[in-house]
Amino acid sequence: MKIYEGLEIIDLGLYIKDYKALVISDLQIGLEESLTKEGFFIPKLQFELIKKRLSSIFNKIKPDKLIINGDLKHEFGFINKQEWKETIQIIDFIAENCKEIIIIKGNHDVILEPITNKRNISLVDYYKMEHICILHGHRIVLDSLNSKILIIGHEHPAISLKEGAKIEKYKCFLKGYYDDKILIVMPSFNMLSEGSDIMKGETLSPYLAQNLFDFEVYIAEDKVYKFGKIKNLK
Ligand SMILES: [Mn+2]
Repeated sequence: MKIYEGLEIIDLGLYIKDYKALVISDLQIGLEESLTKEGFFIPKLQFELIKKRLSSIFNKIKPDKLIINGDLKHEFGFINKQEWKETIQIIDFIAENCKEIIIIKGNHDVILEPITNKRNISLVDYYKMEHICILHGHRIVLDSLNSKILIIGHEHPAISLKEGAKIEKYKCFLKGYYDDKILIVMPSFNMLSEGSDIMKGETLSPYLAQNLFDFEVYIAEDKVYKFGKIKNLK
């Protein structure tokens, strides 16, 4: 589904048609091992699920470029065993399906160089394609303010919908403005958690430190559903 001129939502990815570039965000590889260390036993499911979900996207489109918009891995400051192995495997799987991989640093990606150096991948703070700036969104990047369209991750937006007595949470995209720029917030590609409910009104990104009532919600599930503005969902 089209979210803006030239920008298409494909499952949990955002496809920038003119550049044949697919953006995905917040995979948080290694989250299971990190939670297990904290005493919550979580089976290591993410890797297969991420691969499966990516495969289904690659069946629909053939991107030249894949841009990972931050938080590829979960741990701050060091690389755990699971992360090391799985990150390389995911990168190799992506490399089989597109020519170029660009990784944007997120706040969880303090030590990513040992991984990216092993493969030929660019690791950048943000990435610009003409009028589009892709950045993680955990802090304001001044240069992003020269772009017309901003694409951020970090927030893991999701929305809870009530159906009778049942409440279900869905991953979603958000579209609104930051100043006079179009701002698109991507859902996480993490398979263990839906994300944080945007209706609760506590946002993380400084780009979202504003009233979100006029932001539009797009749920990305088996299909993409356009849900209208946040203020009409209350
Ligand atoms: Mn983040």
